[in-house]
Amino acid sequence: MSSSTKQGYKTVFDIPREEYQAPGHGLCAGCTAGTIVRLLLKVAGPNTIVVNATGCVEVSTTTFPYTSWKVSYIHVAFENTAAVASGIEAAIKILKQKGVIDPNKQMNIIALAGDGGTADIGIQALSGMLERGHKVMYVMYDNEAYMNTGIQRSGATPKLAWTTTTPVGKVLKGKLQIKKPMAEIVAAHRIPYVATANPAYFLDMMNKFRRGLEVEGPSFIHVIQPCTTGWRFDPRLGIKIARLATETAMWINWELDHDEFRVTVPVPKRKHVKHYIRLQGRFNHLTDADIEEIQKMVDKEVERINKMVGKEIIGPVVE
Ligand SMILES: Cc1ncc(C[n+]2csc(CCOP(=O)(O)OP(=O)(O)O)c2C)c(N)n1
Ligand code: SF4
Repeated sequence: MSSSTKQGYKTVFDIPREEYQAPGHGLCAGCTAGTIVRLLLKVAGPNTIVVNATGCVEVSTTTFPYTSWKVSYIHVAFENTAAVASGIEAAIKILKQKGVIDPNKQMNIIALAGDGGTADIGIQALSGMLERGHKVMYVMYDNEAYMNTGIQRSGATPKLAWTTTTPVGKVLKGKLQIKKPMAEIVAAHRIPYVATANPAYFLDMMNKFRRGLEVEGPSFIHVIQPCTTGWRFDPRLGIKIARLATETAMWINWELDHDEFRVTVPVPKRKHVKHYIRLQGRFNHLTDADIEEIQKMVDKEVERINKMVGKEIIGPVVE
């Protein structure tokens, strides 16, 4: 990490100019995964090894014989991202002990996977990595479905969202179950650092990447990632929708740093969830009553978070 990253990112002028993700990748127009990964690599810098599960980011950046990665990169199977990252971390530790690698050399090992690769198929390897305590930062970019294979539901798909495997019709009104609380499942492993982040609050997100790379032991950053294709919105709107996720408290930006819990983006005046939902085609089928059901779920979650913080860090709905 550069010296500016050590102090944290306060303004856009602190963001490193160097690019470690080359332009020309094949992500869809307006895909916010590109923004997340680009900023992630700016924080991590050149001494980085990325271990990437199959998913949109992988298929769009590694089309043979090209690559968008200017850092070391390994594509791994869906279910073993965290296992491979663990192995790399252990190997580097030994090579440092043996003097093959300079023991003072700072190297970042980043595991990168989507919600399907993390919350569903990769969760076992992730849990093992966390429990063993490897110094790896795991970044889950959460587009809330299996996007690269054509929009199938994942454990992280929100309740009532349309996907191809939760089709809307006479029988179903989208996904029946609630979104799996991945960051909290990870937090239950008592690792040094867990955070949720949002590319619309990019300095907050970058500071979380910075902190995740800095702590001793595993860290996990869960990033919401609006998907133009699967969420069905105009490619211009990705960051606006991401911001609305936080403004409506559908997505709360928090961190748990060595047992200290903080909401990093307070929302004193909350927007109604309809502002977030009505912009997305995956929720087109919802009636006003359905949206009120989602609003109630969010209100309950806000109450829980405010209780944890001990004050009204997220305020009432005002518009
Ligand atoms: C064990 C296994 N099952 C299924 C697949 C097929 N597959 C490849 S990518 C993918 C979905 C990935 O979804 P996610 O991790 O959410 O990433 P996204 O495509 O949304 O970026 C699936 C099901 C696979 N590669 N391996
Ligand atoms: S399907 Fe969604 S997540 Fe995948 S590249 Fe396209 S916009 Fe990005």
